[in-house]
Amino acid sequence: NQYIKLEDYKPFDYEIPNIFLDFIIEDKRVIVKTELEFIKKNININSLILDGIDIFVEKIYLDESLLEENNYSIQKNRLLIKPILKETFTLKIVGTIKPKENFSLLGMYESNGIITTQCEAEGFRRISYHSDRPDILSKYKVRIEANKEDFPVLLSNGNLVKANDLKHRRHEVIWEDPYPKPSYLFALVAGKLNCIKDNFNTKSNKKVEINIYVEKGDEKYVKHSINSLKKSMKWDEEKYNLEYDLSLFNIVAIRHFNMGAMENKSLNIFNSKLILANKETTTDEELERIEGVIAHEYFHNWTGNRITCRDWFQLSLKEGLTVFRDQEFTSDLHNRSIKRLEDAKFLRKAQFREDSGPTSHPVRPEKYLEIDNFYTTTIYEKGAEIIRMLKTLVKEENFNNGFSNFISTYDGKAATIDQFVNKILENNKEINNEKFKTWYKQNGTPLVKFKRKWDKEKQILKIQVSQINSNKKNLYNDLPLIIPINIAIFLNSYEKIKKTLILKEKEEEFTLENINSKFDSPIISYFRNFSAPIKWETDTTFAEKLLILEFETDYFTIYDTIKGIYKKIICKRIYEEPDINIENKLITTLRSIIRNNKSINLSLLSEILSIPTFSEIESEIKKVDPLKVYKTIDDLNYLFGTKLKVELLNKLKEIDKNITKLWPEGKDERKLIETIWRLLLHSKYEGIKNKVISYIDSNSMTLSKAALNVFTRINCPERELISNIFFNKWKHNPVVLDNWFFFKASIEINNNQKNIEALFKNEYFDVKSPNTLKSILNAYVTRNSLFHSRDGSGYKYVADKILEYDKSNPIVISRFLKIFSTFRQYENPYKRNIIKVLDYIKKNKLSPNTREIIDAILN
Ligand code: BAL
Ligand code: ZN
Repeated sequence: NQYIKLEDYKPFDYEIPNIFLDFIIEDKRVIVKTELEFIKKNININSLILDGIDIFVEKIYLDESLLEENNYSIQKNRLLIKPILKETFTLKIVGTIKPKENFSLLGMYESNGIITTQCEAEGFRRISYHSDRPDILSKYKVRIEANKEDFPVLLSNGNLVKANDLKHRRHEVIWEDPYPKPSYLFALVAGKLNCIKDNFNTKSNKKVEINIYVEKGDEKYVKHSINSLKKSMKWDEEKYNLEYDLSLFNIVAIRHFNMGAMENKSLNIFNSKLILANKETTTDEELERIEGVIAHEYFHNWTGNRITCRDWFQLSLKEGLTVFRDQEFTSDLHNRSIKRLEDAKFLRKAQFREDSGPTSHPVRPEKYLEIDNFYTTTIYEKGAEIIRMLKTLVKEENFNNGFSNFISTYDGKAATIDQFVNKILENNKEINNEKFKTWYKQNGTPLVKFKRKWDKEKQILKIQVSQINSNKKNLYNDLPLIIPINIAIFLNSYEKIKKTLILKEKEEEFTLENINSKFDSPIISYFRNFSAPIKWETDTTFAEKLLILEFETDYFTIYDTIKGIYKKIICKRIYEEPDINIENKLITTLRSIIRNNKSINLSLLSEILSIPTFSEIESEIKKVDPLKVYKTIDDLNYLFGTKLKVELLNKLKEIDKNITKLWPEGKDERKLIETIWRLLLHSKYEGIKNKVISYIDSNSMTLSKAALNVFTRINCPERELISNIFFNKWKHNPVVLDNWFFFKASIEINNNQKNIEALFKNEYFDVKSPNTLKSILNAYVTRNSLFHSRDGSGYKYVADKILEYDKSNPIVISRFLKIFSTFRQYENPYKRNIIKVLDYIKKNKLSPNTREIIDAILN
């Protein structure tokens, strides 16, 4: 396989200003007639190459003339046409595709009788021959014809310009999208769907019709999504002056969908789990996520659709920027400090893990084999962090001006990351554009080290700072990054000085004068609000950390400080002896925080009291013995639950009155309740069991799911009881039932693989649903320590599942395979066993996606 390289980018030889697509949906196939209008840009070229996969070509016409077969050839998913001596011409291709036989969930496929599409990144070539690259922007006109009974709803992008009944109980529609778009934003949906209507008045008083299409019976679950969409439309107007540009916005919920959702122009297609929601079926966390994803897809209308990416190396231009925008949206709607903490937590758990392993890559990669493998937390979340740093560096007003300037300059065009950064930094003299862009070129997580030098008499504090990126595979990694460092210097328990240091070199010393600190040495907290996506080391002592826990007001710093202490405690227990002194001091501090800090945010308190989970701590540990890590975490939950029992029970009483409030109210209390239940259950306090069990059937999914979750590692007869109650209540709701599959795959019981296998055989397991597959596999590998059985049987079992499902869904499987990417940190026999199964996987026939990942992991 050949790498696609950024340095090889060349504009396409032609423009395709207009496309007409005609779809005739039949029982077993869809006839696709494509008319592409070409304008030659490179006059030295007399041939044309288009991409296409699994399309049966019947006829090709150049202008109106049928092309003889000796004028074209189809080889290796490419159509080559020669010679074309005209400067403008139309190519008409008549082909057929078979959506019912397409299990890849790419291109055009069927889900529960509904025909749908997924074209990003390169799915359009499975529908029609096309150059299928994001820098070809065309206006699309689409005719769809189908049997009216099976396909009463026929949708595509843009405006509906015609709807007609035809003979033989068939009908046709014509859609026209006035905005030029790349092929990856094309969409079509046909099927039996029910529509829930609403509308939104834009700031210029245009009425936008909102339609949400769902399968019959799901209508009652869309109110939250409609509200979320309306909030997003309003927010983008208020925050960035961006108004929706059509009079119609359609969303369709599809059960079988690989991604969360897709931003096709005016026809967003969603995984139904991210549309169907209400408080009885959806947790608080999921409600907020749904709101955020709906916003994300809507925001793409400007950042992604109106201004798209020149090539797939620029993927973060739309994804990093749109994640940044959806993070800001959620921050404005809810609690900014908590949102920041959660985003930082996710980045450190998922992106740091990826960036420390063999599939680590820069936010703007230099090469790829399969672009589908680059829809990663690096492109998305680290990309968003880089944009956040830009905002910190230039300040909000300049950032917003630069953003607006970017939008107006590149509207209707395919742009690059360079162009975006240049616009934001256009009027800035302090930050060197090219130097800042190193962030996009490096991979790996940089490490910043701090050392304090304190002259108490002169009240001068010097902070020595150095940065290093120890990942050596990338030449750019030796270059210094521009890193904004938000700090606070504590003068005493209530006074602090806040500053942003801007580190530009490998080593720098910052001098701060008139530091009137009452402490022996000023206590400093670094990277407040997680001001850069990096790791850091400091000379802060344990005693100072406890003071930071008490005096800090920045949620992220409090979270980071406590997690650092937990990590230290866990490592001590694993590799040496428990450090009783540190553990006791922490327990005393926690006791005082629970008792005395009545005004503390309860989500923050929940974070403070949560012992890290295996997947949170795994990538932070140098030599992983997974069974020991699981056991240590269980022991600590027991210890902290036992020692804090009185305070936890009091807190439970205190918050009880608020837990039935409707989201977003009551969500902090419900989050804390789960943490308290977990600690008390782990402490073997029997008195809490019945209380927890009573919530399994509650009308709040947050509390029901919390009840399931906290029993995961508690081996007792009641665990089976609550599992059965939950299953029987929800077995007819696939979105909710995935929680049960997740729970069942998490619990550890003898004969484990037999139990996991029973889930795949369960009558409610839908083999085409990536959601259920992901629920089972993810739960097993991240929550169930038996996956790590010392005989390697858990790894072998998962390897066989990887091979089985790679045949039908390479996108899901290649992403999932990364679970094995940290094996170098593992101790034997785990490491040896993982290598064995990776070799085993490698020897089999694999999809190109999975092949690329396994090669990277084993490299
Ligand atoms: N573009 C793929 C789905 C998303 O990131 O919105
Ligand atoms: Zn996106």
